[in-house]
Amino acid sequence: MSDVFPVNGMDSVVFAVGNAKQAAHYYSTAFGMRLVAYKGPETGSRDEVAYVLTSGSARFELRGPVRPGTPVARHVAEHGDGVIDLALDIPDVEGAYAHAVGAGARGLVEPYTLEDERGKVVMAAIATYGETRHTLVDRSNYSGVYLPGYHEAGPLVEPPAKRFFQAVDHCVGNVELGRMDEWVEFYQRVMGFTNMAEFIGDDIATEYSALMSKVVANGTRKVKFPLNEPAVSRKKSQIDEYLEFYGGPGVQHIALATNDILRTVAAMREAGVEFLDTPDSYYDDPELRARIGQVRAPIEELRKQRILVDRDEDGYLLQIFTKPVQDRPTVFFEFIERHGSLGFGKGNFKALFEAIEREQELRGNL
Ligand code: TYF
Ligand code: FE
Repeated sequence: MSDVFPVNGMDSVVFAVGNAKQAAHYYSTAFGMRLVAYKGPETGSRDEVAYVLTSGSARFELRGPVRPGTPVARHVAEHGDGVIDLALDIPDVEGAYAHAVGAGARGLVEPYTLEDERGKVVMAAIATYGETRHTLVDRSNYSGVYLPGYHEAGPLVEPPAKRFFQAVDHCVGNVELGRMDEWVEFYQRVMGFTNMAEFIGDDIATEYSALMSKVVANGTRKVKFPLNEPAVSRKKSQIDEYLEFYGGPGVQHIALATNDILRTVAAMREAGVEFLDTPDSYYDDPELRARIGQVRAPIEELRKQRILVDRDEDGYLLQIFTKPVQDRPTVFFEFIERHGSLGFGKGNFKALFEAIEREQELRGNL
């Protein structure tokens, strides 16, 4: 089958934040990321600053407003800190954009080329859920640090000897009640993505999750986009809480792939990052212990760091979730260490959603 929308992987996750200078510090000291590029008034960007940080192949761009009335200022005023762009690394931007718009995507930026002495970058952008967009980027003919207009910048602090994570594993969107299937269909039609097996349907939703979820991925499964919608249940859904406080649909969590979750979580706790708690009963459960079998670390080590374990037919995974990382109860992160499993931790949904609900309750939003 021919790929109608070839994708190499994620290019970057772009955040709009109220204070990019301080956010760059947080992602450097608490997430161990390296500052590599900057633009701002000193470099000719009069309205906006941007800090670009990396950890392995994962790249975050943090954009902040320098003055009122700019697009970033308006976005932050409306939504708080959040993700504005899940940028994709695309080999043929013009072809991909033409296919997307032909398939009904809303074009935001027609293909254009940016050039400097380091080469050229082709970009375009289409809209997805809420005010989120996908910029399509081909930087294969560019040797600069990020994009024309950005200056190389040194790390803010010396990054950790061993990086905390090396890639973006998946990016999750929250959409309105009853809209999940439309967005699944959008990614199928516009990007040729296909459904992955793991999903949360009515059965689990009404029992304990208060949400429904389906996962779409590109052909190579390098790009994975779970999509959530609230489920009608006894309690107020965590997705409703997000939609209320974000002011509409948007990115809920970014999962970051690590190959040493124990060390990553220990170091991040040390730096003040808050993770969701998992009760001792999770680790004492004989059913869980039987189901997960042997994993690479003693269960007592996992218990100490409150890391969750799930196993399926392909292998197992270790995962943990941060609490929301800004004032609003909106965006959070996941850390995931995969050993064969291609799933999303289905076996942990109950424990995870109970942990999220405890936080919701503390916020008075349950
Ligand atoms: O990405 C996933 O599907 C898992 C599980 O609100 C999950 O990380 C799903 C929904 C949610 C939080 C986590
Ligand atoms: Fe996830």
